[in-house]
Amino acid sequence: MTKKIDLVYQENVAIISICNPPVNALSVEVRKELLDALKEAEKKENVEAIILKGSGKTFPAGADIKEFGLPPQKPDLPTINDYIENINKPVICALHGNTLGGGLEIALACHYRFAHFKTKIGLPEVSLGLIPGAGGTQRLPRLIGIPEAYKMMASGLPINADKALKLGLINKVIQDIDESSIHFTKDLIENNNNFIKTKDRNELINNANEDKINITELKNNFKKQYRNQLAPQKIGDCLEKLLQSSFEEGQNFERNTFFELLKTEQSKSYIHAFFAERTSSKIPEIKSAHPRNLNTVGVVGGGTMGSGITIAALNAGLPVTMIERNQDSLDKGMKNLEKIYNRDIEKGRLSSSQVEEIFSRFTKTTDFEALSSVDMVIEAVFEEMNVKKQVFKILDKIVKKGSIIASNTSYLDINELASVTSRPEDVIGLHFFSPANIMRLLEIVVPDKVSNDVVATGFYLAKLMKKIPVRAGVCDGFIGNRILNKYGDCAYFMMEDGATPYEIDKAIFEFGYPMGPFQMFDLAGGDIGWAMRKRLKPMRDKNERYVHIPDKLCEKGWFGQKTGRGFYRYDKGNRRGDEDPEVLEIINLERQKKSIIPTKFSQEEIIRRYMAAMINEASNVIYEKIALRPSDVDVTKLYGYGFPRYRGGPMKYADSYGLDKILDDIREFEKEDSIFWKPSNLIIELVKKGNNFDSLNE
Ligand code: T1G
Repeated sequence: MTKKIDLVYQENVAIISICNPPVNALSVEVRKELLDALKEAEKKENVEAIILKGSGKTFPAGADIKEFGLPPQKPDLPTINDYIENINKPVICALHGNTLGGGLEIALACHYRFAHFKTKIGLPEVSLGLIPGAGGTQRLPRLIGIPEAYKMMASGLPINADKALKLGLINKVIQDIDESSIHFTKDLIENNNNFIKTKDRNELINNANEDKINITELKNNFKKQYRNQLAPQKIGDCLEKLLQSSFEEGQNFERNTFFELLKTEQSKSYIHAFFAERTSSKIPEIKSAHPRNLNTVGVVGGGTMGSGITIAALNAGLPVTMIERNQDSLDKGMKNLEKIYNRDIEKGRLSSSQVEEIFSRFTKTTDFEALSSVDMVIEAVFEEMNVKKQVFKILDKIVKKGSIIASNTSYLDINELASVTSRPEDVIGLHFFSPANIMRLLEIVVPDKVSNDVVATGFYLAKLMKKIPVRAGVCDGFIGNRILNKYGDCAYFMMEDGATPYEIDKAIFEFGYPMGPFQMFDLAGGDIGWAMRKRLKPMRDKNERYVHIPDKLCEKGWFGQKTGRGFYRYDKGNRRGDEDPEVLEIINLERQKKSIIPTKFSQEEIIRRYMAAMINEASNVIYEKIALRPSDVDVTKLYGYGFPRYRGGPMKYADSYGLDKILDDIREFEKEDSIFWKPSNLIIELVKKGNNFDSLNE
């Protein structure tokens, strides 16, 4: 077993390095060896100070998440932190990389904290549905005050070293870890600095009344900001406890609260999502292939998608050539880029010099020949098969051998596009989500004849762009949109059967989505769905149920936000839209045409049907191997469609709800409509074997 802790002595200073790559997670082996090293250094008479640091890329990035759900193993982290704090010699931590969670909690227990200027420092436990469980809620407020501590822990977002210094969280920002930490430690020894233990610092928390008001106010704000989430509220409880009890009582309360949260479905779902988004890159193709060279990119199309993809590639450090069919369109594309980058400068996300450097890597032209030497071309032209085929034929003739030709299509058949080229092995689908420079999901669509190294290159591009890639097979709508079409239809059926679009949206919002389906249709543009329904009409089984209501709105030009009205009215400046009595009249008219007697739908019933439709189609997608594994569907819905992260994704939700119950629901609805509600073979098989979706996530 390789050593996890390295202990060396430099004259009168002990230096303890934590070595558990890749993130120096605080596993039980690390904790055991760390405690032994601390005891040894403490006992050494000639040691006058101890430096704690992380080897490799980072100071510990937290507890070992892989240990959650296993029986706790001693020594636990609070014990180690208490030990550090009570050593009667100065313990200095030298921070770098991502000092997060339990790693920061170790730092809080140290007597001095130095941080490399590029360090990210945070307590992200809420992103796992947890709270800091090793003294964080009790020590951080003692260094930076309750309001700042609560905001930092409730958001879970890291801060940089400069901000940490300003807040009083660290003592010094240093330029390098090794030299400076030794130098400043020797200073401390020479000046015989008397340090105060963090737990004994009370000057920032001695205004109990004011702090109680702060906590209550922040707790209420976080109730809205982090809707339905338990952990941010529980942090507030720990802070209230801090105000009314000793450090030890406060720490015990925190520990008990941590273990309570560890048992919740919310935390299990968050942890599932954490590993799911890292599993989606584990695809069969990279077992036998490496990415091709990817040093230059071409983008055909400067519209919303083309310019978003261009920005994503530029921000990934790649040189990009944008092609448009004429100068006017090219100028519009340029304006799209300038608008985004000017806003980045305004918001302080990028400096002018950074934007200047980015544009130094950007070329725009109407001449396709400019693409002859790029390593990859991504087309983002009008979503119509013949238009795309034209572009593919031109690219096939122009781009060099070995260059990859990708389509950004959101549902068209990539095999058909590949068939018009002489090189189907170089053709792949890269389905970006709008806005492509912001949305992290990237569906990588794998056609029949593509070579493995092209697929590997797609995943490499995703890594460069900091996207979350999901491998998808070829079908109409791939993974995300194919499933969306089903639960979208389910929403239409409930609307026609008696629920209003507004009741359905409210139910889905309460479930945890940022908005309901009808608000989403209005945001995306009703004309897009209308075009899809018209395209699919020739393939539609005439016995399939079809709801005409959305078409009736589109026939009036009510496409949603872009036209001022859709399912909602947007003419009173309310971005979320106002209910529209005229829409309700159209709905009633359509019900009368079909002699439908409207029935009431409770919120529970709306969710039950909506989720059953989503899960049933997702199961078909997995069964047909369009998605590699259930957790890939979770990642798709979490990162591309607003599924609430504290529920882990539709497949995780189904496992929590119970697959047998899902199948019972589907069979109940099948009696109303045996075509739409045909139970997925996969669910039937899993229920028969007593398995769940997670059993398929290797
Ligand atoms: N535990 C176990 N494995 C971890 C891990 C962790 N904390 N963090 C990362 N990994 C694995 C990850 O699964 C991947 O494995 C590999 O390391 C590289 O990760 C007591 C209870 C630090 C910003 O939440 O945010 O402390 O896929 O691809 O992009 O109060 O990792 O290679 O097999 O993400 O460079 C709090 C979680 C824990 C931080 C680096 N800490 N990690 O990003 O690499 S709870 C966190 C991250 C806690 C205390 C509480 C990121 C990163 P594989 P990666 P990266």
